[in-house]
Amino acid sequence: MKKIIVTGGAGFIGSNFVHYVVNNHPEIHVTVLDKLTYAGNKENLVGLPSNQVKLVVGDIADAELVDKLVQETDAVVHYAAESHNDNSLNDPFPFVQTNIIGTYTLIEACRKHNIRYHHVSTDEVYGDLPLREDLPEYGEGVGEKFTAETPYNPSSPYSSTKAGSDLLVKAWVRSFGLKATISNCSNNYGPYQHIEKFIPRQITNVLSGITPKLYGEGKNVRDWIHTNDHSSAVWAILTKGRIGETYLIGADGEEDNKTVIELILELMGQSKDAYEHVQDRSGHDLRYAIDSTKLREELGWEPEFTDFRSGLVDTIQWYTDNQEWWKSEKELIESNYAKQGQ
Ligand code: NAD
Ligand code: TDX
Repeated sequence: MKKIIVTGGAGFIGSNFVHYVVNNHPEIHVTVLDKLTYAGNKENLVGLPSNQVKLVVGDIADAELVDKLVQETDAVVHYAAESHNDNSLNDPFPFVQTNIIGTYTLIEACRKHNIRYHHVSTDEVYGDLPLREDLPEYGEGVGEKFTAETPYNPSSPYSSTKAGSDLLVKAWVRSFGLKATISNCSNNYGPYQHIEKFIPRQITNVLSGITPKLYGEGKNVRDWIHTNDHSSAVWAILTKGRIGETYLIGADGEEDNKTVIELILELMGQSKDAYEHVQDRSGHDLRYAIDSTKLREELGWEPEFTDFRSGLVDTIQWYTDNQEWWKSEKELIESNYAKQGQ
């Protein structure tokens, strides 16, 4: 493998993956295919060597462009998506278009040219798990986590379009022999994450003098993983994964939202209760938790950045040092949230 296409490589996780490839595999040429929506930013790729990374600005649903690019590559790693649950509740159409039609367009081109395809997905396709506190202490379901055998049960327009795209890939593997793997990862954090998302929103709220916002009671649990660990896992699956298989990526990082907001406040020198409760998300998933045994045992992957506190310290530092990266968007993002009572 010498050449790969990374779709959505100017977004949060995609750009971190491109940095990972450049830093660890200098022999690989990366073509980033990205539409540069509100969530994509050329700045995320600044400083990368131009002989190793090329940005093509375009839509993954543009069949002609995709066909031309795919026939010149060895593999496609597909990150591009509409990715924010709250946006999907306000306007689902771009989610259907990009996540479903976009994925369809990519896998059709990969099928035609017999190209290796890796599909980046989310744990949200499995729906949610009960909160541990709502389960009997030693009863059934305690400690249950998502595995590749968990039935799909998505809750939001976002997660249902991701689920739909996963199912297209599974069908293309079985019916057409597409050389594909799928990964479903838990919540990522780290540099370059759009400030609409929970952790960067609260960090940039504090930096802007705005009160941090917790949805509902904040009991909802997310299984946090540093985006660098997501990148190393995707690389392991791309290079060593078995065709047709699904691997779940997670680093045992379960925290409830209240704990996370309090930790951000503490690490930023604020009072731990200096946040406000706002309107809860409609259909808000309660708890996600990943069992990544298959990935660890089969491919020998291990996460490295498992100290959440120190990862948050670094992330806070990144948003503090890179205010020009997010400042111009802050007002608009917050005024849109305010319209929803959030
Ligand atoms: P993001 O919103 O930060 O970035 C998405 C990127 O895709 C942007 O650069 C955007 O310009 C690009 N894009 C959107 N529509 C496009 C189109 N039609 N054609 C070409 N490019 C387009 O998203 P993210 O958080 O980095 O997520 C990346 C992927 O990882 C998604 O597939 C998401 O479902 C998945 N994922 C995310 C998380 C998470 O915690 N953020 C966890 C698990 C899986
Ligand atoms: O201001 C906020 N306050 C708050 O309490 C925001 C923006 C969010 N929240 C809560 C909602 C969630 O329980 O924080 C949690 C995390 O929210 P998001 O950052 O919006 O992430 P989530 O909805 O969990 O989805 C993320 O992880 C899975 C990514 O956005 C998805 O792309 C990925 O598939």
